[in-house]
Amino acid sequence: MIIPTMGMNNCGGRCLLYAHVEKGRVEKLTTDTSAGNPKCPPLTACARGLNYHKTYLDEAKRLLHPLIRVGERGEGRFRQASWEEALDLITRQWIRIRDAYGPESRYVHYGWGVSGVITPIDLAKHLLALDGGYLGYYNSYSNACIAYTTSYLYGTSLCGNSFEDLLHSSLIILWGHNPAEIRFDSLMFYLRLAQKQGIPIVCVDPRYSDTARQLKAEWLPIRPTSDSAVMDAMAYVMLEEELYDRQFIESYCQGFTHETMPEGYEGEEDYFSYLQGLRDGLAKTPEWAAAISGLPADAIRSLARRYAMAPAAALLPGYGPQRNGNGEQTTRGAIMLACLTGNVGKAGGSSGSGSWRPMPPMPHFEKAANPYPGKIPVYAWTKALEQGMGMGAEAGVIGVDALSADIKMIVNLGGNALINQHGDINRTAALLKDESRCEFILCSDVFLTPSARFADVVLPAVSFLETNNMVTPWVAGEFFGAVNKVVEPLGECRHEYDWLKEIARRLGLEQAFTQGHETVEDWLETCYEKLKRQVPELPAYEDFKRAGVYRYENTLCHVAFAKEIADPAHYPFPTPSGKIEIFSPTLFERGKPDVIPGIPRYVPSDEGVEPGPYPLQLVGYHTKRRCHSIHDNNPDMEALDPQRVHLHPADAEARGIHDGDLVLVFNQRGTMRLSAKVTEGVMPGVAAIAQGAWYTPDEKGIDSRGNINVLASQALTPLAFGNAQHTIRGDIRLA
Ligand SMILES: Nc1nc2c(c(=O)[nH]1)N[C@H]1C(S)=C(S)[C@@H](COP(=O)(O)OP(=O)(O)OC[C@H]3O[C@@H](n4cnc5c(=O)[nH]c(N)nc54)[C@H](O)[C@@H]3O)O[C@H]1N2
Ligand SMILES: Nc1nc2c(c(=O)[nH]1)N[C@H]1C(S)=C(S)[C@@H](COP(=O)(O)OP(=O)(O)OC[C@H]3O[C@@H](n4cnc5c(=O)[nH]c(N)nc54)[C@H](O)[C@@H]3O)O[C@H]1N2
Ligand SMILES: [Mo]
Repeated sequence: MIIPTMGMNNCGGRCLLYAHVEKGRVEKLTTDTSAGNPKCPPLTACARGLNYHKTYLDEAKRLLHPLIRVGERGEGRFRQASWEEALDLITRQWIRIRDAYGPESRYVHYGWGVSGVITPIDLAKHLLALDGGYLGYYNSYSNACIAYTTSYLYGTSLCGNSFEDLLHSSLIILWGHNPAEIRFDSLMFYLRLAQKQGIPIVCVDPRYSDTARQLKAEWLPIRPTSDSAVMDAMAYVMLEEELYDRQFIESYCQGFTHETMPEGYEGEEDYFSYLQGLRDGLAKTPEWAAAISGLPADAIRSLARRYAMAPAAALLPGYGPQRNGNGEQTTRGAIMLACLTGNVGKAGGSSGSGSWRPMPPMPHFEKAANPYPGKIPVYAWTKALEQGMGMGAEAGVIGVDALSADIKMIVNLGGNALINQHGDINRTAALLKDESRCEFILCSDVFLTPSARFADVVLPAVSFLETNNMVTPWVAGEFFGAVNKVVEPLGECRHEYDWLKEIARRLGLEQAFTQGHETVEDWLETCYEKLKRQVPELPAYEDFKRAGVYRYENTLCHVAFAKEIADPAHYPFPTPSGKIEIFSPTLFERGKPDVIPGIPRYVPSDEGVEPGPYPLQLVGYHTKRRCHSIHDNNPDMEALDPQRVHLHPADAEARGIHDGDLVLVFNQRGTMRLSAKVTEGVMPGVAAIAQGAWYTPDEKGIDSRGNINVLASQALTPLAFGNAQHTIRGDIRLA
């Protein structure tokens, strides 16, 4: 029997899978092998996709029964319990904590292990909302700085062109973007077509990435956190050599020169004056940026000229460069370059940001509204755990003046950011171990992960091969897929809906929670039927499930801001001034010019390029070997990219390190032990360790697997309150 389904990890790709099932076992997974075309890219699985069954259906590794903690929190000692006992215990704590500390003392943490239309996290929030509320969050671990900052320039963050439009470019600049590994939906498919057409591609990245290698692209190595210095210098070259699009800047932008500063701000620093160094006496020349970034001045000049002179050029930033202490300024710098070169709203160009593209209607699940209005920035959850009641706007709290409760209960479902994926693991572990802070931690997962080890109750979840769901594209695509149940749940594993329903019943909220839906499948059908009312040409639900995917036809090639550029009188940018705000009065009024300047410009990051006590910069890229932490326990995947610290021969030699040596990587926050890969594929002064390895401390507290979050900080970026998890300094020595 062959059952179609679709991959449901949060990996940036969506793959159409065919499960070959014999006697209730998955023998193999195959995938879409169509060649595809620009109107219909193939949904082909990568090695991880074809390995899902080996990761997920190995009984020896799976959680099969509910567990209740018996040891110290985090120690990982549990006893097996019945579902009844576990659910009674959860319900007791749920009610006790609600009544003792208020509903807003309950926090559902981030986690995308289930990246479908119905997530366990949404289901838990749905129930908590009906039961008085919970502490909410905003932002993501993915792209907080891009998402938050883009709107200050354009008035919206919906500003990506269709990938298909790349085929109209004459130059593509991938700025810290590695779709060969991270997918980004079908971006790599289009880049391969672009390469075949002979469109030059440049990769700006501290590492010689798989993308650069596969596309035979030009590699421009750059130090992490120095991006906006290079961007400033490129702008300087465009100005000096009069290569910039003066007409574009004059027609659509505010704050480029003294003359175009908004009323009331004429005395503040405009962009032109900044580049020339009219105030600080420092012209932002390529030589200035070379000293900061390590990228030679000639390379900066050459890139500036090529970008400015290309008839249409697309600068596409990944999320890597903005997961830094100054990620907001990198976002603004890239948009600035797109404006200077007049590539905004132009076919083959790009807005320089562009996380989101408009998509056709998609199925979605509507959860109950949260009666508690307060939200924290997600990366500040450990700060909230520490500070709790009283934490306010200075830490990014929105919706309320200050938090009215401490965090007393954490619900962590299908997520590993309780420990593994959050910065400064040793600090997080200490906070979680302190039972006087959070009094109850509930996890549901398929494995006893580093996060699940910190739970008081662990519930065994079903994987996507054991249940139904639907999936929509990651950031761009004109399709959605059916996740079809392929095998029966292992052990006593249950879908989160089934046990949340039990808790709802114990709380007297069953009818409100289920609205008559017996199973999660009933809800999926409701979501689908709602969409079908909007899109009548959709097939019947059962036919959609049989096909495994629905693809919209006759979709248009979209160019963001085409209207605003063609007809500015009728279509102003949705900013306060109606223009692209190079100088943003709103940001200037924050009153923190050193870290949130009125204009795009380089702001050094703490623990960035400036030499400190630790000589190396460390970067935790996303690897093809895992989806974050998922598949780390699948040994077949390790060969794709073994967990090592990649360092340059010059840095290795200075430390007496040879390829394959066991080394310690350390800083003020912790130490890990792993083997070294000596390679010219990472620039001198930078070492790379793939993020997502399962934190595995030895008896001395040294992580023996190599989780870079042992070394990453919990610092929040100044404007977006985002995660600076790529901004790390450390050192390496022989173990
Ligand atoms: N240092 C550093 N840290 C980072 C990043 C970085 O670049 N550097 N990246 C950040 C980013 S972008 C993100 S999005 C976060 C990701 O953070 P998370 O979304 O928390 O990461 P995952 O490892 O994908 O966690 C998914 C969890 O779900 C479980 N799971 C898988 N399938 C199922 C299922 O079907 N049901 C249930 N119940 N559980 C399931 C997995 O076992 C795993 O524990 O990490 C962030 N952390
Ligand atoms: N296989 C796989 N795919 C994934 C994921 C996964 O875990 N595994 N995670 C998914 C998720 S949730 C997300 S959010 C995305 C993440 O997507 P990204 O955040 O874009 O991925 P990263 O690998 O962190 O960064 C992309 C590139 O930027 C480089 N880089 C890092 N810091 C800097 C810098 O300061 N400047 C410059 N110029 N370059 C820098 C890295 O070396 C890397 O090659 O990927 C998604 N896709
Ligand atoms: Mo992410």
